Amino acid sequence: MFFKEKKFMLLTFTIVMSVILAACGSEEADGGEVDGEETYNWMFATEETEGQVQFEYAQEFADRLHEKSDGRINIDVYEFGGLGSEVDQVEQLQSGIIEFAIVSPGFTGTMVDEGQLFALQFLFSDDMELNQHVLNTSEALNVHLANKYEEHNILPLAFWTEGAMQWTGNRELRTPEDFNGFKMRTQESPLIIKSYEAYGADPTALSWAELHDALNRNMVDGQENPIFFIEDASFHEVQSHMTISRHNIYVAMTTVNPDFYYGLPDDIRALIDETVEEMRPVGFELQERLNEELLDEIVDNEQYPTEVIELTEAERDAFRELAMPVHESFLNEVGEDGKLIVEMLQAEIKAAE
Ligand code: 6CS
Repeated sequence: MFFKEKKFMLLTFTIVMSVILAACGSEEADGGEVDGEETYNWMFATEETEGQVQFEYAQEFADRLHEKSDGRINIDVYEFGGLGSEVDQVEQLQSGIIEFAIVSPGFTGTMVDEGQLFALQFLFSDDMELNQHVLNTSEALNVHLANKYEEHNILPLAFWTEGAMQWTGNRELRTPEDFNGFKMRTQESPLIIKSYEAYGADPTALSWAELHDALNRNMVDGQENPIFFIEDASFHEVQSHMTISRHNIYVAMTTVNPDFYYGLPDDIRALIDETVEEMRPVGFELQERLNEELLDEIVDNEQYPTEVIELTEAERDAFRELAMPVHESFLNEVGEDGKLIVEMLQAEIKAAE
């Protein structure tokens, strides 16, 4: 716990540093020349810290591009906190202060309405490989939803999963009744909030920078995340229960500032595209391994014991039933384009099953 607090103090310090770095970063995006060839210095923001899926993905992405370009492309990968909150990072990407970011759609919910579709619980399959295939190939996401993001100066290059979502709480969460009055922490999306209200919970949006402390002080009762993140962020140390609910999948987007991206020479942009493709299986294997390994860590942890329960299909159905009217109301409210995107995605998932 001391480590966590110390880590966040450090992160606060780096926020200040980041303003200075960010100012330099954009100036130096075209770095100069090596042997007559242009060099590039870019910034890549993540919402996670070293050892966690997003950071490791981004670092591998950066290493591969460095190697492919014979050292001409240098990418500094930033841990979460180094550039501010999740929402701050999105704004920096939009304005071109940073070139790349991993963005969770949950933090763009008040801006890109259609991107909230990832908050729809029980939308995807239980088969994670199938889900990743859909994320890789979906026209609904990679063309139509990507266009919606691009209107806001965010260009998604890939949608990928960080694993199935589970609940932790300061009490058992097995039935919708258990959510009655439950203070649930969520990301910034109004649809995530609505989804938990449908279970009778009392949701609050919060950055994960404040989440460990908020759970520890009982300011919130619980949260949702993939297992690797629950363990690595030590949420299980301040929660008594974890429910394997698989009520949704965590989706992240690899994004780039569109003006920067389209302004690059073709050969450099091709290297980026090639690396995005290579990273699809790498990201999937990374999350799969960490989610498996860190589940064992939670189960075997004697210092901070956590009661882990797995919902039966019948228990999941009780939540699914309450989630369906939320799907309906989102389809009615999101506008014609959003409705078409969700319906196309639903058809793509069905076709893949
Ligand atoms: O719960 C969150 O907000 C965080 N969860 C993950 C898996 N990644 C980053 C995000 O900010």
